[in-house]
Amino acid sequence: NQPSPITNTHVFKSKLPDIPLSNHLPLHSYCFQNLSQFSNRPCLIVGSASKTYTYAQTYLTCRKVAAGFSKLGINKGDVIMILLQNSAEFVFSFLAASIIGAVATTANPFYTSAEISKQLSVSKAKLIVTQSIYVEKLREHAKVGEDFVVITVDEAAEDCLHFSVVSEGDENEVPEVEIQPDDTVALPFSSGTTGLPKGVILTHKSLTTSVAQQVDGENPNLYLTPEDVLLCVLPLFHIFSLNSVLLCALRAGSAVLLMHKFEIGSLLQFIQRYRVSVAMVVPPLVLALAKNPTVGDFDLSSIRLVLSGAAPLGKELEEALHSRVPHAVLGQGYGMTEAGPVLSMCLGFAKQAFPIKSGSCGTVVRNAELKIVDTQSGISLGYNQPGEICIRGQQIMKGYLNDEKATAETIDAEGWLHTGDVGYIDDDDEIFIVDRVKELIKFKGFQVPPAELEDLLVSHPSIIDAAVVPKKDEAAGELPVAFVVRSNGFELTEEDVKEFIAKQVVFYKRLHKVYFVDAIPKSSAGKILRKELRAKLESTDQT
Ligand code: 4UV
Repeated sequence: NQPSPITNTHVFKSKLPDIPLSNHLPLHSYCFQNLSQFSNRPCLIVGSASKTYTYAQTYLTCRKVAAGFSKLGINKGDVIMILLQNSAEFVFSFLAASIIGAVATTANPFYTSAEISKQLSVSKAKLIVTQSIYVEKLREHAKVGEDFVVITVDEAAEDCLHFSVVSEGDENEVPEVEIQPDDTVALPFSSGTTGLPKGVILTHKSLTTSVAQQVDGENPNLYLTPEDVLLCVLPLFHIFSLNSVLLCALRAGSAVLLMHKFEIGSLLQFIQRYRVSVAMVVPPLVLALAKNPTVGDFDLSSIRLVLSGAAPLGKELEEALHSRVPHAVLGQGYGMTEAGPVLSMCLGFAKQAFPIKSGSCGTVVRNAELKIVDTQSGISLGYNQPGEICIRGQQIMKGYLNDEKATAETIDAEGWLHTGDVGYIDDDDEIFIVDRVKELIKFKGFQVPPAELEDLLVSHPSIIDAAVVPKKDEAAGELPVAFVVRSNGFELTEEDVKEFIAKQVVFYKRLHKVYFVDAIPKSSAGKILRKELRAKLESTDQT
C-alpha cells in the first residue's frame, strides 16, 4: 500500500479481487435473478406463526402487492412508509415498492407520534403499511385516509385498508415501469455525522452493489447458500438487517427466519427448531447469547456463522460467545446507512476463508476503495495509523433527501464518503475502529442523534442551553446523557428534564442522566465542544 504518486492517497482494497457487478438491474430483479434454482425452497419463515413461504410464493405475493399498490395510485417515485416489526408483509411491501419503481422509507413502529410525523413530512409518504395498534399514533398529527392511505396487516382499522386489498392484487396487472440504476429504492433515515435525522437516498445501484460485494463472486466475502437459514431478529427497518439479512439471503436463496421481537427464550427455541445456521446480531444480543444461563439447555450446533455489527463488539464478549458456539466463525461487519451500508466484512465468512483476528471489523468490501485520513489535516494515512475512515464506491448513498449542504459535508468532491468513525488498518488489512469524531450516540446499535434531543431540550421554557453526549455503558454500549443550563430562577429537577424528553421520544433516546451546568463549552464558531464534555464524564464519576 504505497501512496499514489499523483494523489498521495493510500487506498486500501479488499484481498478479494473485484468482480463484474450486475448493478444495472433493478433491486428486485437482481435479488430474484436466480429464483428458478430454488423456487420451491423456503424463503420466509414466520417463526411465531410456524408459516413458511417458498421463493415462488414470496415472489408471487410481491408482484400481487406491487399491482395492489399501483391500483391504489402509487406510481414510480412515490414514497411508501413501512412502519412494521419484522414480518412477511414487511418483505412483500419493500419488494413490491421496488417492482413499481416506488421508494420505501422504513421507520421504527415504536417511534412516538411526533417522530413518525417528522419522517412522514420529510419523506412525503403517500401510503403507510403498519399494524392496527400504531394507527392511533398516525391520527395525532394527520388525517388518516386523507393525508395518506393506511394499510394494516392485522385487523382492519377505521379509515384504513386491510393488507389483503393489496396482497390479493392481480399479478398480471403490475405496470411496466422503466427503472434506472440511479433511481431511489430505499429511504432510511439517519443523522449521519451531525444534526437531525435525514432521508438517506439509496438507489437500486447502491443496494445491488452492496449485496453483490457481500454475496457474489466465485469466492463471496459472505458465503451464503440455499441450505442456510438466516436469523432475522434485528429490525428490518434498520439497514443492517434489511441489507445483510434480507437482501443478501434473497440473492443467495437462503431462508430468512423472521422474528418480530427479541426474547431470549423464543429466540433459542427457534434457533434449535429451524436449525438456524447464520446469525446476524448486535453486541447486546451477543451478550445475551454469551451470558444467559438458559442458553446451555438448547442445541445451537446448527450455527456456523455469527455476524455482529452496528456497534463495537468487545474481545471478551466475542470470546465468551465463542465458548457457547465453538464450531462457528464469529466476526464483524461494519456498516453505516449512508455507506450503502457495508464498508467492511469479516473475511472469515468467505467461501475460502482467510485467517482473522478478534476485535477486527473485517476488511473493506471488494469493488470499493477505503482510505484513512488524519482528523486534523485530512492527510491520507498508511497502515496502523488511526484516522477518519472514508469509503468510495458505487454502493454509497446518492445523497441526503433535499439537503445538499449535508450531502456535500459527507461526500467530498472526489466521491469519498466521510464516516466520522476513527480507525486504523493493520498489516493484514483488517480494520479496527477505535473512536468516533461524529456526534452520533449508539444505544444497543440504535441511533440516538444528540441534535434531536438538544432541540427538544431547548424548547423547554426553563432551559436556555443543552448538550447531549454518550456515556459508556456495558449493556447498551452508550447511553445519552445531557448537560443542561437552566434559565435563572427556575426550579427544574433532573426528573423533570428526563420526563420531558421521555414523553417525546422512542425508549432508546431517553436521557439516563442530567447534569446542570452554568454554560455549555463551545468553540469560537459556536460548536459544542463534545469531546470536552465526554472527557468530563470520563474523568469524574458523576453517577
Ligand atoms: O447508520 P448506522 O445505524 O448503520 C449501521 C449499519 C451496520 C451494519 C453492520 C454490518 C452489516 O453487514 C450491515 O449491513 C450494516 O449501524 O450506524 C453507523 C455507525 O454505527 C457504528 C459506526 O459508528 C457507524 O458509523 N458501527 C457500525 N458497525 C460497527 C460500528 C462495528 N462493527 N463496530 C463499531 N461501530
